[in-house]
Amino acid sequence: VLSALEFGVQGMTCANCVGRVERALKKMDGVVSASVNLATERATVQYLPAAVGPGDLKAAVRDSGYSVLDAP
Ligand code: 9UX
Repeated sequence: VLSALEFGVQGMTCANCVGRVERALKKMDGVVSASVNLATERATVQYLPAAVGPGDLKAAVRDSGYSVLDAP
């Protein structure tokens, strides 16, 4: 079973920032794919809900140094 989550990420100003956020997500157990769009400031993640949850995903982004929007 695969779940998808999309959320806002703020504080990214260049392509390297995008790479940092994507790497932080992709290295997590249970994450199947992660893509971040700098222009829209959105992250889209596909993950296995048995292994990881939305709170874990958002915490990883925060730990990488960026802000997460809790509203959609
Ligand atoms: Mo680009 Mo982002 O030099 O923290 S990596 S601004």
